[in-house]
Amino acid sequence: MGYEIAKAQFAEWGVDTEAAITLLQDIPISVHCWQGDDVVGFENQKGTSGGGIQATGNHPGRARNPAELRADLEFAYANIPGRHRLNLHAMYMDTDESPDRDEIEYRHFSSWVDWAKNVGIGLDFNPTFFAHPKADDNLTLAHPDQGIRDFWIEHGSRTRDIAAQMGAELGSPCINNIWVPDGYKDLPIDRFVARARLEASLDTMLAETKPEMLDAVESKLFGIGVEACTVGSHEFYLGYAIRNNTLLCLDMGHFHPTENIADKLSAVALSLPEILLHVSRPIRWDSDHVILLNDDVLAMAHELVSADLLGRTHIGLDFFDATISRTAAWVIGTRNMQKALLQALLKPWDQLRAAEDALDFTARLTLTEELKDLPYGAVWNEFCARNNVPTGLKLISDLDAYQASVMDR
Ligand code: RNT
Ligand code: ZN
Repeated sequence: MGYEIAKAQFAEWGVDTEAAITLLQDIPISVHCWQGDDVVGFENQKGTSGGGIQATGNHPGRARNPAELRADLEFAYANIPGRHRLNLHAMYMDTDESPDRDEIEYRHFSSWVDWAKNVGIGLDFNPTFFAHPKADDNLTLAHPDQGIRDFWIEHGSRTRDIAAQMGAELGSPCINNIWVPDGYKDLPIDRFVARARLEASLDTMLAETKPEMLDAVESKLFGIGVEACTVGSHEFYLGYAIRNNTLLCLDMGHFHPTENIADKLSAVALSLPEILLHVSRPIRWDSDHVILLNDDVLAMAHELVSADLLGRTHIGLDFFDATISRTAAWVIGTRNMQKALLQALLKPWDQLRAAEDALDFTARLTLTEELKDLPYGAVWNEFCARNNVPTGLKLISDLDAYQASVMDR
């Protein structure tokens, strides 16, 4: 009933709620595996370096092995409307063997593919250039030592092969996203030589074209331990992606806090065919808080829809909070991304554009503010109901019950 009233109200503005629901149904979000276990991974040999990535908190229920992580993910997907993807890191191998990073093979990950087939999701992948003794200097592909660089080049090349096979098995291209922690704590003497080494390593790693997979490169401003210089900065990777036709990954936590990351989408989209997003929430630094339905995320969704970028932007999430239920974090964060997309899909774009093109900024402002009062929540509830996914109090009690079931881990 509430939905029918909402539908009529949106129709008055010329907005078709059914069309919005249909579009939202087919927007996959790549859910990041690392929220489930605080970015620890399942390698038998553990490294020592965190690469500047810090999960804080000790809430009970952390997934300790692939079976627990999969169970948690299945619960999360069951509470997220639509069909999505899993974004896996190389450190999440599932094997009794202890391959080093330069020895990993598809078979160490094939159980993930079998599971993905069963659950009906696609996979994305990432080389892991941190949490390893050979990354302790916070230098990997840009390390001055050729031997260390070769080790990491081999790791990255192997992840590309694995991603290609995952993509082929699942019939959906697998994105292999490259993020390296490389940088300097204090002011470097020669930034250029470090960047030239990173470029040369990437060139070697990416030399061979692979089917069924897409390469992405992720920039960053700074990290804990690399405050003075990040080798793979935004300008570095923007240029690299354009020159080499890779995807550019924009992580919302990887820029100065006053920068508007949504504004970057249309700018880079003119030079790049495809983009990857790491939707995140930095507080004062790249803190990776669970994303809210806040202005930043709404602005991102607005840009994706207004610039018609949904067909060539891959939406991935990147946050990890160990102080709250990890499954609730996934469900809340992913749903917030979807809610933001729904709000954007429910806008009367023709009217908004007409006001702007006529330079009638009063009308534009009146419109954007009045639109905020439309009952988008009723449309969201309808979308969830059609997907057999709970909302409101039922969602809260389901999340609580699941968390209670994993407390004793
Ligand atoms: C780190 C990057 C990167 C990682 C994941 C785990 O600052 O954001 O995307 O969060 O690879
Ligand atoms: Zn990221």
